[in-house]
Amino acid sequence: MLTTIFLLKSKNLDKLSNFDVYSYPNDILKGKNKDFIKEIIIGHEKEVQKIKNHNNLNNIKKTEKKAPCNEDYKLDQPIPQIINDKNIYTLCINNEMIIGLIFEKDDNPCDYRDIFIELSNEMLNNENFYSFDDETDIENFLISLFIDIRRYGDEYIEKKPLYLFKSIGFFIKVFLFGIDGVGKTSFVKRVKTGEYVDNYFAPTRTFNIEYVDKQQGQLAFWDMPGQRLFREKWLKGIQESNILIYMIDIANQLRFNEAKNELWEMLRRKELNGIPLIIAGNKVDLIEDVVINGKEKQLTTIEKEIIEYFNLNKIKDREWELILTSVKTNYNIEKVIDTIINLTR
Ligand SMILES: Nc1nc2c(ncn2[C@@H]2O[C@H](COP(=O)(O)OP(=O)(O)O)[C@@H](O)[C@H]2O)c(=O)[nH]1
Ligand SMILES: [Mg+2]
Repeated sequence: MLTTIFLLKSKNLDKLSNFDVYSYPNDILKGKNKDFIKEIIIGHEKEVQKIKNHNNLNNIKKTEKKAPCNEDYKLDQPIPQIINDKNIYTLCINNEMIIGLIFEKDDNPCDYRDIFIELSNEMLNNENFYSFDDETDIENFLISLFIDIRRYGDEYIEKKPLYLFKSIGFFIKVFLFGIDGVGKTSFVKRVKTGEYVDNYFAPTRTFNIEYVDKQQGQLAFWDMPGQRLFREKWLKGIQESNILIYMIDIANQLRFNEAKNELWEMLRRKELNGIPLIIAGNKVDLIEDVVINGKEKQLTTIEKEIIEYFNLNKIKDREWELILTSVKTNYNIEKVIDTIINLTR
């Protein structure tokens, strides 16, 4: 089974000094230094050289099987190698990037040869345009390729009946959005680590993607940067999301109007059609009535007010639920997780 996908990017892969490393879902640099990456690149080059020499010896013209279609990106042949006990399959693109797959030990990477080339080629040369200067695009690319190869492996290589797929667990992609300062990043941190740190976070500038393991499967939270400048980029992250969470700061009524417009602007987009929605009314700990009286009655009143103000009853094209939360006091955070699972299963 495929366990990890990664991408190494450099202006010139032969120069081993400067490269960027992206990986999904595991961080391949964790606990290792960049030498591991260098070994992968050197190992790849060595094998390519061997193939070339072999072809020359046998006087074969360069008959490297071409990928089905070569437009913008030129894909080489994938090279299997074992480095640091890891079973790795690397594919070089335009001599600037290497896509790598890491498999479990008893897998044969060559079983995945055709699908690796075909899917990469299809995604790079026939589908959307992925700019590899853009982190969001790179994340999107890696996740899509990972999911497709994994699916292929489950269906064709391991020949497992489909219903067993479920027992491996679910994978839910959660698209978390909302204007800046409402508590999105704090929420993801709370879910992942159980911690809350007041005023700790700088505004999120890039995608923050966190994976949270639950007993029954895995959740991926895509935490969108809230600042206006980055909002257009949200849309790129929507692909294949299973559920949306729209977070509101219920203690900051001055920005309600802005938050409402933002929500409805997003709900009108056709890319979002039908995807279930949780509206998280966060920072409930700051509402005086609740703090002082702590009564469910006050909460119900607040819920009603929010439903009315944000026109939530007009949402007809999807399932939705409003949940009041406090990331700070951990109020209803588990309920959000349970609701994510209920609305997507
Ligand atoms: N009182 C209170 N403050 C919160 C809560 N959640 C987040 N915050 C604070 O709100 C601010 C903005 O949070 P952040 O997670 O960066 O918001 P983001 O911009 O939506 O990612 C930070 O100072 C957080 O500590 C909450 O439930 N209650
Ligand atoms: Mg943030």
